[in-house]
Amino acid sequence: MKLYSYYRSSAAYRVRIALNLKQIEHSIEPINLIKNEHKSADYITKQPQGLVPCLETNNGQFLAQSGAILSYLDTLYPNVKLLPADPFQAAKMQSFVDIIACDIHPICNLRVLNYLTEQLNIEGEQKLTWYRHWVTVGLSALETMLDESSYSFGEDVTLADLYLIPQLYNALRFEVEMSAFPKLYNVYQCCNQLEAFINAKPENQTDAV
Ligand SMILES: N[C@@H](CCC(=O)N[C@@H](CS)C(=O)NCC(=O)O)C(=O)O
Repeated sequence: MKLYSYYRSSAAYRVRIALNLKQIEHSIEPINLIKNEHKSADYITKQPQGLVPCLETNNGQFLAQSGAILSYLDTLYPNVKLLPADPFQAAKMQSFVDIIACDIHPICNLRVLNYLTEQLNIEGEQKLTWYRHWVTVGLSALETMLDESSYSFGEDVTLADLYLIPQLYNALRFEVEMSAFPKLYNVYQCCNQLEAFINAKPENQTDAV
């Protein structure tokens, strides 16, 4: 397996955690978003949107979208299951994941922030206000969905943690006020004691600068 990744991409970070948790043999191919490598003609043949991550399977096939990649890996490598067996619990977890994947991340990612600056002349503090607002709205809902467990859904790592930790990493990087989210922050600290999460961190990637 080969993962096309950028160290600061939270969507790629989700997949890096899964690859580590499931101990899947893989390599990482860095795609530098700042140098626009994701927009190169060659990369577009692999990931038609020009976004990271993209997974190259052992058969040389390409798969876009972190959710699809995680689902593929979970089916192919069931040694560590990411979803609970109970259908309602699995759907509940999907609700949690979708808040991040559908409602927070897409309106705060690099191309949206770049559009605010390049097309609408929204820069600096105003852009940060946008980012912090939408992240805070999303995290406020997520906080209400947790109990006092070590991880998002109980005492085992699940798919929810793979989405939550990269999102919180970015929230901290952009100095989102976290005092209203003690349960989320507790999960963040618990996950970050595990090797799979530590090795997937942006600063531990070979392309980190
Ligand atoms: N829904 C996609 C989102 C992918 C995405 O937005 N990736 C970001 C990095 S986290 C990206 O490639 N951004 C490049 C850009 O915005 O130009 C997924 O989960 O894979």
